[in-house]
Amino acid sequence: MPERFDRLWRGGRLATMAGTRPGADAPGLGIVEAAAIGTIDGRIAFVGPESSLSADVSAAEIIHLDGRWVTPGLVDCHTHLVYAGNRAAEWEMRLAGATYQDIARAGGGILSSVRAVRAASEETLRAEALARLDRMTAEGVTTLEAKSGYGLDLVQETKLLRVARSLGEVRNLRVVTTFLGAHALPPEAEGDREAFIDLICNDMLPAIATARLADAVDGFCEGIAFSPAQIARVFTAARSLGLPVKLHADQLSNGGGAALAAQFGALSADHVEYTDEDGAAAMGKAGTVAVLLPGAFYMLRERQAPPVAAFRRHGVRMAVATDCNPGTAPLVSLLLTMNMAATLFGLTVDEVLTGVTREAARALGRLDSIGSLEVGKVCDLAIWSVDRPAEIFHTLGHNPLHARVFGGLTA
Ligand code: DI6
Ligand code: FE
Repeated sequence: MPERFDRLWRGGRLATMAGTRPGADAPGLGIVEAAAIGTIDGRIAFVGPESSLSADVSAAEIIHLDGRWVTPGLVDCHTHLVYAGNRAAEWEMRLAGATYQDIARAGGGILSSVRAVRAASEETLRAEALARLDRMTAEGVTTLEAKSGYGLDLVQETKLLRVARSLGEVRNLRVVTTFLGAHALPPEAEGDREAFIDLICNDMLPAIATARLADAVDGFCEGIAFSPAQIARVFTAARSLGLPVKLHADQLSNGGGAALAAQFGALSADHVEYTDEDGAAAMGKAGTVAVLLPGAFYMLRERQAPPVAAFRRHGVRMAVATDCNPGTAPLVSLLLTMNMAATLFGLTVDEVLTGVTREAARALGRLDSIGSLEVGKVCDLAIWSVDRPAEIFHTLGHNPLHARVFGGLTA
């Protein structure tokens, strides 16, 4: 153990999300009471009970936690953060009885956001995204995934991905980007889905991979979007470029999306309300994380909750994310989303908290560096003024965040 740390937090109660052996998962939250965390160069150099610190320990700065709870910085592993405008008018149509699918088939839905994005400058997109992002970080988010998918041609998709990448340069936050070309069919494709998939595989994906603008590739597998066979072509192309894949799967119907994601060794299958027992079993075998998005379920007034019991039975890891987007989840609060995951989907408090830390990091393929409090990982912390972990997301509209630490620095 090093003698001297850059910073040392003392007197905290930790939910480390880590087991006692290095790299092992905690059975629960991995709680350590009367604990300290020491950092060197932004990484965790000590985490554990105060009693195992050496007597002559020192640090350039010592912060007293006064018994506050500390979790890893929160990870929102599924957002469509970068978009322009809003779709409140469509929400009014849905409240009056129209369905999400009706609106999409009539040229609204995702395509109305595509029109807004194509008309918006990078500066406008960045300003609108930052306003949302600042709400997320105020609740302890230190890593956020942002998808493209409202551009639907190479110029517009790269515009969205560049804006997403730039957010991490102007804020103390890690942004992970995902190319979601197969989100909807743009009007210029004139109804030809196969030709649009060709364009994604042969032009867009190679250019985006070369420019290193995307960390992963996503698709929307649904009756109103793309078939499993079309998504399989995108996944094959992504994998040949060395990019991991993930999928919007079984959100509105059971289209075999989860099983397809598992077949391609996807990092995650997201939404998964209509996934069946076989799909859950395939995900468990493949280690594909189920990313639960209760905000979209709530806004669409869906009835079918994801098969949480089947996920538990098959050892499927569950993450929780906002899905922040202008259509199905106009939502900038991960804390509210966490409450919904418990209240609407029946997750336990421990499942929710691991779902926005360790399992969300796993869903991004970043578990080696973030998602738990372990020696060697980046020191991203959320420090909470609560007496028990459930209080973090118990009170709707209340934010108990005391401080946020990004890369070892209070930010
Ligand atoms: N499912 C979703 O919930 C988002 N995308 C998707 O494939 C919503 C996209 C939107 O309606 O703008
Ligand atoms: Fe989504």
